[in-house]
Amino acid sequence: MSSTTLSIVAQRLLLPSLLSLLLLIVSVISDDASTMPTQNMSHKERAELREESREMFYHAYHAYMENAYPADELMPLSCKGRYRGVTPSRGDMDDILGNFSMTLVDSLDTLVLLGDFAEFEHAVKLVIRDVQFDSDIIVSVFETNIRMVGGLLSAHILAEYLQKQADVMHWYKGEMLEMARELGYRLLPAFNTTTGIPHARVNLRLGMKDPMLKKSRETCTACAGTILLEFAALSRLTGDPIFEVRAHAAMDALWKLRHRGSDLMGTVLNIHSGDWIRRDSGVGAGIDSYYEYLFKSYVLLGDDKYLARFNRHYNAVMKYVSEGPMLLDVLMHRPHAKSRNFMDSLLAFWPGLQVLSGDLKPAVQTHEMLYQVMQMHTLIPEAWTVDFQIHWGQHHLRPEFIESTYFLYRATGDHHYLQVGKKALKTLQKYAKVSCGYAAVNDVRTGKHEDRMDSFVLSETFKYLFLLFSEPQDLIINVDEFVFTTEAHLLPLSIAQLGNSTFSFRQSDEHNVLDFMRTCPSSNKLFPEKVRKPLRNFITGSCPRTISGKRLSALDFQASNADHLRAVYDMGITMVSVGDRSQGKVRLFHSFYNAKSQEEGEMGLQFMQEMLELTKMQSMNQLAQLQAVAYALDEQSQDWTALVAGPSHFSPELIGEQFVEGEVVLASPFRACDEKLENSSDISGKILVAERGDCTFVSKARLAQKVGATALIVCDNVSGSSGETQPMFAMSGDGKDDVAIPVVFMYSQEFSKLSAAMQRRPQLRVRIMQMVEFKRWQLAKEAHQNETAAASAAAALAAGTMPKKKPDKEL
Ligand code: DMJ
Repeated sequence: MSSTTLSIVAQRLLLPSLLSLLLLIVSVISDDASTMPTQNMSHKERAELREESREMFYHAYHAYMENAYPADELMPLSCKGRYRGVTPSRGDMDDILGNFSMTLVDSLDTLVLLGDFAEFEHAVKLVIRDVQFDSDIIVSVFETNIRMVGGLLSAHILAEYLQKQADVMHWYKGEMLEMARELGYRLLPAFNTTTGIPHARVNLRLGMKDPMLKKSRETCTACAGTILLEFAALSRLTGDPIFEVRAHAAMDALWKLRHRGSDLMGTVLNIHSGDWIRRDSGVGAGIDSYYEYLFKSYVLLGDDKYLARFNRHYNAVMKYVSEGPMLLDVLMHRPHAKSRNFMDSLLAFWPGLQVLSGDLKPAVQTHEMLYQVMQMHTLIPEAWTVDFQIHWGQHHLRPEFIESTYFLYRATGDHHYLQVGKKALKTLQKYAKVSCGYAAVNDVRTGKHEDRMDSFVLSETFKYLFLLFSEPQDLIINVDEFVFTTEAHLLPLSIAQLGNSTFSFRQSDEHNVLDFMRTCPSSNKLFPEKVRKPLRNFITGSCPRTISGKRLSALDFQASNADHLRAVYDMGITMVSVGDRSQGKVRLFHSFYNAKSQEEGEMGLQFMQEMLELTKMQSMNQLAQLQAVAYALDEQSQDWTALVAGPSHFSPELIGEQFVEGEVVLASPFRACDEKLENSSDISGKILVAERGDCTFVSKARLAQKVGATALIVCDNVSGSSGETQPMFAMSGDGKDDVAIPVVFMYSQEFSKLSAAMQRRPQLRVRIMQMVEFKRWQLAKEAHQNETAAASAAAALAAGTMPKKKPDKEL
């Protein structure tokens, strides 16, 4: 048997998906300064912060247990419990409270994550002994579901997990699941509506028969659309389908209410008629977790229709609501009209959701905006205006910003997010810690405290902080095998395995699934699959193979993806670490002998060739970021060459097949810093070239834009510099988002080539595009030429006109 062996030394880090690599464009460089990467955080410091997060949780937890339990919440300034009907009412806000020891239930799974099995066991016993639901109290369906049902379910799941894994709590017999079921039944009367969309509130004892609920008709989109994860888990764990059936129906009804033109949802609706009452559409208060549950329902349950719906809404949000890093409400029926000029703190969850769905770049941008809001006002206020002034000054110790920070850190490994988390942690310590727990801040301008500590501070804020600073080995469970509910309760992906055989899904609106799977980036290829698959293996102990029929390309290959590793192995490729493991270098060997089949052996060979092509570039990381300034070698030539260039943080990115083409013209004066360019009348519609120095990159860009250039190439002012020998970087801006033309940077040696070409051909036209696209374009062109040559050779052969091959000796 013949075997071919190729070897490639490639950086292992270079192998993850291009999408995640794009995110790695984090190097920030100022015009005159050198690269300033985020300071890495040492393991020691990270561990200290992890322990500090743990202490924060316990400071709040003990304060609650010692001074407030069995109340729903601790009032940290009065240092006593808040009871519904006893403590002076705060109006609708108190609908959260059901006198069911909410903070304890909400805290249970955090105790497990902290590894405190003894306290968890004690707390579970208290919950079973003390918590009851037969109260004549009107509660919010949404809040009761996410905090209480979610808290009980997650605690139940983890209790069973600990029984098996840690050999503890053998006395536990599913009591919390029974409690969750009972509570679920008490919420169900709210779902008896013509639309299937639940009432916002229900009486725990009387259901909807409470006279106070007679006029109930309004609910918010998030209130009705944040039920499915918990109810599906409840159904699948108890075997009683009613919960999941009702929750799917509510989701279906909501989906029908989207605006068919914009695909957006409003914020408040009439549950009987389905009419919208508030048509504002954003991603914050009133709507936030509806979007979250569409996506996470897909992840947890594997039902594609939720992904399709999420994608439809997501595209609409990105089209109309997203405004650079900001997210501003519009009217669902007039999506070009902004409906308010401020943002609220609940929308800070959005970057985390974007990370999960695979859209990292806008996640990084919005997170950065939020971080700046935090730095500007010390704590993120409840709402701020488009010019970042305070709109509502409270700070309720909400988790959303830390949640997004956690997901961004998990996706990128960028220590910037650890530093952001550290800042958030230290700020809470300084401004919210009081002797009896943590107090919300009434106004971030004055720092005055408020007598409230919501249960989500323990279930989410401190949990996400602890997770952010934990390394996988610090955790007793693999969190990648769970979905975090909107209240950060953990539901295992294995729930999908429990099936939904009792009912079936309608398929009517699924025609669009494929369309959206083809959108770029396709969420289908990213996180959801990645998180579901490992668990399938975990649960069943088997290793299902992907039979996609499609060859895995080197460009798509992710070293962290178990399926990809198997596919590569089947193609006869083995990977061996070489040198110092920490450098992450691997050597790839290909052998037909090792391939599963002849066909896969050939695929392996192609894969290796592609990998060789890719590793010719300094790294795939760079490849993803690198820009190309390409031009034809002469007027008639089909042959093009490309000079390597770097991107900028402040200008639009040319992605995929996008490019800008035009004649190049040098700025005069060359540094393009003066308000007036001498040759400004000759620049419009052309690509301007200016030299680095004297003013910032972004000011050169603004000037180029002002005089009508279609793009700007900034060339280095250090002679002899070259992209061949120096790492490329991304030019930084000043945080504003007003540059609409692409701007790229080029080192001196590359510029000399461009300059020589310009001298040879005064009206030289260049094309600016992604380097990776240039490569693809060249490969496609070559393939096409080969095919055409082969076809004409075949035709000539068939026609008998094929020139005879010359005899060898004449060669
Ligand atoms: C939490 O109860 C949940 O995250 C909910 O979805 C939104 N608000 C709070 C935290 O801010």
